[in-house]
This record gives sequence, C-alpha cells and structure tokens, in this order.
Amino acid sequence: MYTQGLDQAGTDEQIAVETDELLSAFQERIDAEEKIEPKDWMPEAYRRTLIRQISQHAHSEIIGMQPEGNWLTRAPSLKRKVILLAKVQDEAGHGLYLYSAAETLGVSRAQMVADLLSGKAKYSSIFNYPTLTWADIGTIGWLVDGAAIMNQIPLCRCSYGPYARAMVRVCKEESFHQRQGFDIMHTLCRGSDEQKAMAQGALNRWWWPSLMMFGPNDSESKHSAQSMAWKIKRFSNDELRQKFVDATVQQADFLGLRVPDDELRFDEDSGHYRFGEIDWQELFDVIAGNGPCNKQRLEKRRQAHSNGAWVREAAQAYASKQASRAAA
Ligand code: FAQ
Repeated sequence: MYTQGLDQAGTDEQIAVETDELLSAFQERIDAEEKIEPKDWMPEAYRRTLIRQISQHAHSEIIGMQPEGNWLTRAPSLKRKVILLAKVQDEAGHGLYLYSAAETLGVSRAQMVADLLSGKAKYSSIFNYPTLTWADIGTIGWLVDGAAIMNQIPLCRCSYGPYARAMVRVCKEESFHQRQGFDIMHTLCRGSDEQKAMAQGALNRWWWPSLMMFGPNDSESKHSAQSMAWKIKRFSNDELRQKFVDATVQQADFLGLRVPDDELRFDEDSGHYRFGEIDWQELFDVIAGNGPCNKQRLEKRRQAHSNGAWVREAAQAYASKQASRAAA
C-alpha cells in the first residue's frame, strides 16, 4: 500500500522480488523508448517516484485554480471573464486527468486528496503567492503557464504511458493559457502609463518565483538523476530553467518590460542569457509551508472539499444503486 512518507526504495519484501534480471530488463525497455503501462512489471521505486510526481502535479493544478479564481468576479470585461473562467476550468480538468493517471499506479484518489488536505503532500511553490492586480493574471498566464509548458512538453515523452498521454492534452491547453496571459500583458503594455506600471509591477513580483518553479539547482535535486535514467524527466531542472529564461527575456523585451535582474545579460559565447542567483531560501521556505499564502490556500481547499461532501455522497449513493440494480 502506498504511503507518501515511505522511503522511495520500498519495503524489504518488495525489493526481494526485484532481481537483477528484472531490473535490467526494465531498464532495457526504458532505454529502447518503450512505454511502461500500468499492468507491466516496474520497480517499486519507479512506481513511487511517479506517484509522488504525478500527485504533486495534480495538486498543483487544483490549488493553482485559486490565485486566478480570485479575479473571476473582477475581470475587466465580459470577454476576459469568459476566457479566465475557461482557463480555470481547464486547470480543474488537468488535475482530474493527473489524479486518474496516478490511480493507475495503485494509489487511491481519496488517499492523495487526504495527503493534500493534511499538508503532507507538496504542490508547486508558485501558487503560494498572492494575485494583487489584474496584471498578475496576465503574468501567471505568460510566466507560470510558460514555465509549466517548458517543463511539461518533455513529459509528453515520459516513459510511463498514462502520464505521457495525459500530458499531450494538458500541453495543448497550457499553450492557449500562455497565449491568453501574453495577450493580457500586451494589451496592458500598449495602454496607459498606469497600466504599463501595473504590468511591470507584476513582472517584478512573479519573475523569481517563476524561475523557482523548476525546482532546486541540479546539484541539489535529489530525484533528478534517477528520474532522468528512467526517462520520467528528459531534461534537468537547470536545463529547463535556462530554456525558459532564453525564451522569456525576449518576450519581455518585445513587451517593453524590464526583467528584474541586474545581472541578466546575453552571453554571446554560449548563446544563452546568464541570470542572477535565485534566493533558494525563499523557495525552501515556501515549500516548507511558510510562503505568503500557503495557509490560506490549504484552508480554502479544505473548505471546498467539505462543501462538496454532499456531491461525493450523492454520486456514491447513485453508483451503489446502479450497481445493486445491475446485480439484481
Ligand atoms: N514547488 O529532486 P527535485 C502548473 C520539491 S503545474 C514545490 O528536483 P523532482 C499549471 C520536489 O517535489 C506546476 N516543491 O524533485 C498551472 C521534491 O520534494 P519531495 C507543477 C518543489 O520531482 C499553471 C524536492 O523539492 N508542475 O503550473 C518544487 O525531480 C497556471 C526536491 O526536488 C509539475 O508538477 C517547487 N517549485 O523535480 C496551473 C510538473 N521544486 O517530493 C494553474 C511535474 C521541487 O522529495 C495556473 N513535476 N520541489 O518531497 C516535475 O517536473 C518535477 O516534480 C519538478 C521537481 C521539476 C517540479
């Protein structure tokens, strides 16, 4: 039975059946780019790594609805409101595909949700920051969805079939999200001085937290080496962060905005933008539950879960009624 806190290597009993032959046959399948499917044999640590990553990803989508949900009633026009509603609903859908993908590994949705609500499970640090102005909604689409796509396109080639297939649709929707965010920023940047200042203010607040989304530096990333050997991850945290910076700095230039990093410069030799040091302490504090909005996000999620209890009970009662009719 899955337990989030267990050592990723699994129990002695599980490891005892993981013979060298089985492990090397598994790695050969991975190296040959074969997809691993739910009923295939897999090392216990591979299964646990996927449950950890996919459930954290699902939780991020679900908690990630809150910062934008904050602006649904205050979007500046009907058109913007309809677009934002569609986006937030997409995030709910992503969470559900991802919970389903994780369930194929033998963990129940109830267990994953319980881990989120108890504060045991992680979700992306980025969703613990407040959305103070309408420009934050543009910035979330532009930077947060932009970072999410950079990280998730390679996940479409992840070795685990159900996760890889779920990511194809998720990425298509994330692309639309990124475009809508950029469109908001573009509109603000062509607007009044106040609107442009609002866009710059949002970039100032979201830039560094967006870079933190990719996780710790490679040297500090405890899971990367194994996840890359298993082709769950195709690029390291630092490689993806660099790709994101290279693409995004040019978009900021196009918008006429300044990236808040005095050390940012283009390095002709490598063809990459070099950027300043990330405040890792901030990331670790947010992950530890001490970001600006961690408590409020979890509290709101717990309330939503308890307000929705009657829907789950009604669905369960209906399913039992159908099952007993089918059995009669
Ligand atoms: N926040 O060894 P690594 C989105 C944890 S979806 C919190 O490098 P790994 C859509 C990490 O879990 C955004 N925790 O770990 C959207 C691990 O902890 P553990 C979510 C973080 O797994 C947009 C520990 O630190 N995307 O944005 C963070 O190899 C707009 C050590 O780190 C995904 O989940 C962090 N930023 O690499 C929705 C994508 N970084 O489990 C609404 C899938 C690291 O040992 C609005 N996930 N940690 O206790 C991944 O690609 C990977 O899991 C990484 C981390 C890259 C996030």
